[in-house]
Amino acid sequence: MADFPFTFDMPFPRWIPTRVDNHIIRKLSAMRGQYQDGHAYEEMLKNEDTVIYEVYEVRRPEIAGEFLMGVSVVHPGMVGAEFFMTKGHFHRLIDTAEVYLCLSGEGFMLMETPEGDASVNPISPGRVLYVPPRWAHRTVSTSRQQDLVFFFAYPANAGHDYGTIEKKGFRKLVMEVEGQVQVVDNPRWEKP
Ligand code: PAN
Ligand code: ZN
Repeated sequence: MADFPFTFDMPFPRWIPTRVDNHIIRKLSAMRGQYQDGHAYEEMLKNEDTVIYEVYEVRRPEIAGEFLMGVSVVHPGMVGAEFFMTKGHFHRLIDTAEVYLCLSGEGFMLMETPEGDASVNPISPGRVLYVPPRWAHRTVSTSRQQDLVFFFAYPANAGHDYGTIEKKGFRKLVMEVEGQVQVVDNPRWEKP
């Protein structure tokens, strides 16, 4: 039986899709080793396993030709001086791209390739960001009060490789330095 076209809405101001097949809740405990300040991480976790971000997925069969879509919400907050962020990943089929559309909040998309290219792009409402094939991607929420909310779409057979990023993180970190949001080098990546 052929699939029928379908619609869903993303109502302002929360943007949560009216069709959600899977709701992922990613908490602090799932992010061990990703924040630079390990002490601040453990102290925060002792107190509460805070929700860092949520993903509302509109599922489709994970086969070539289909798209997966959804809305991610990265909450405001910090671990030490580092802003809340997604785990970040390469696509398992590394030659697959992704489109993001920022709906509310503010932050950055960190991207890098296995060859060592890196790119950091500010995102704010109305901005579309194209993640080309081969670029790992992570979103960082830098607003003090507001959630960073974005829509995404990517090939349904892309899959996710989290393990590569878990080893050393991304080459860039987004931190608060002297009251300012700053993108800095990740000391776990040694200089060439
Ligand atoms: C997005 C991300 C989502 C959560 O749908 O999966 O924002 O980030 P992590 O998957 O890194 O936890 C996407 O890029 N999918 O491919
Ligand atoms: Zn992706």
